[in-house]
Amino acid sequence: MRVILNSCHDSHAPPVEVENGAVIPCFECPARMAIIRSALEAIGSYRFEEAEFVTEDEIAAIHDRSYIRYLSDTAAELRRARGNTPRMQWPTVFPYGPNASSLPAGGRALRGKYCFDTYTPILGGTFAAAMSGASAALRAAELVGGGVERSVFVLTRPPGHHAERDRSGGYCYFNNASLAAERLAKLGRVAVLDIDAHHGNGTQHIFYDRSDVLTISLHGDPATLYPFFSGYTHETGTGMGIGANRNFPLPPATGPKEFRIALDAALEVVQRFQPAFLVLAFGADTHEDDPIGGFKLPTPFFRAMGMKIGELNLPTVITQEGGYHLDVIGGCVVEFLQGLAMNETKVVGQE
Ligand code: Q9C
Ligand code: ZN
Repeated sequence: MRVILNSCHDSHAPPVEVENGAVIPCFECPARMAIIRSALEAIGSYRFEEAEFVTEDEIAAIHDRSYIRYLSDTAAELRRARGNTPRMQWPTVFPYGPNASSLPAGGRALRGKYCFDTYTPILGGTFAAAMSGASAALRAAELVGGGVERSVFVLTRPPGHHAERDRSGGYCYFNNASLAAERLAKLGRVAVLDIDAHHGNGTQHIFYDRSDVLTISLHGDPATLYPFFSGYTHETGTGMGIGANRNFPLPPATGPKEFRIALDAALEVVQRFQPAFLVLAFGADTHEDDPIGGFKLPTPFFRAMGMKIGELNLPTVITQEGGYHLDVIGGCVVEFLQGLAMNETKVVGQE
């Protein structure tokens, strides 16, 4: 399997995150990439490549121009910072009240306009890292869409599935899975299946009124888990997109048995949609040891998930989303990708 790497992910490395007022080390850190990469290298059957940088025009297929500009300009400004000027930018106030959607044109209001939480700061290298990840996702879609590869894994960070059209959030800046899906949608119907522990709010909202892209997410119940404001079962799409979004919120401490039931139901929805392509937003934060996911899935279950999803036998782009326990994420990715490829070959072989 080909793996497209984010070649400059480590230019984005926030030193801390703020959790309930406490300043703690960042869960979403560069070591995640290195660890997953070496786990895949140890298997020996993965080919690693870097993607050429795409232009901002290609990002604009999904993201608002003004948001792209804001990230780019802010990162550039932070790189020029000298002396005691901060090298990071965090939002402080979020849109509220009657002016929520007609905000001041500039200044600090923009920090809250283009970001929806306190987990997603901008650093001097954030734009480059996000562009590089988006480029990797688009390259993977090109390879899978063109029939060059059956499945391609996008090994990237920062992750993408929480990023909205015009807002960063949940450690995410550009929605890599959505960029891949949009490119593939030019060639046929696309199903996006999100199995990260958290609801893929960005992806849901980006395609919410579309009938040609099905979005499905399995995740911890947002009544108690981030991102709280979306991911409920009643969110099924709007306009042309009614019925083309499905959520499977799962209670805290969901284990293999209950997860499997939800996954089977989700896969049935995918099959009924008859997509030409699958985009799989993968997170290892459903692992039982993950510090923030709240699920109870053991490492071997990731192979079972891969096998089950591989049975769809669809050309697939897999994007790396969350997964924060550095001792287990390598194993989760390896098991998942091996399971996925296993069943793919088996089904093809049976034809
Ligand atoms: N106590 C992804 O998995 N909240 N994003 C962290 C920690 C933010 C997760 C709270 C979670 C964002 C891609
Ligand atoms: Zn997650």
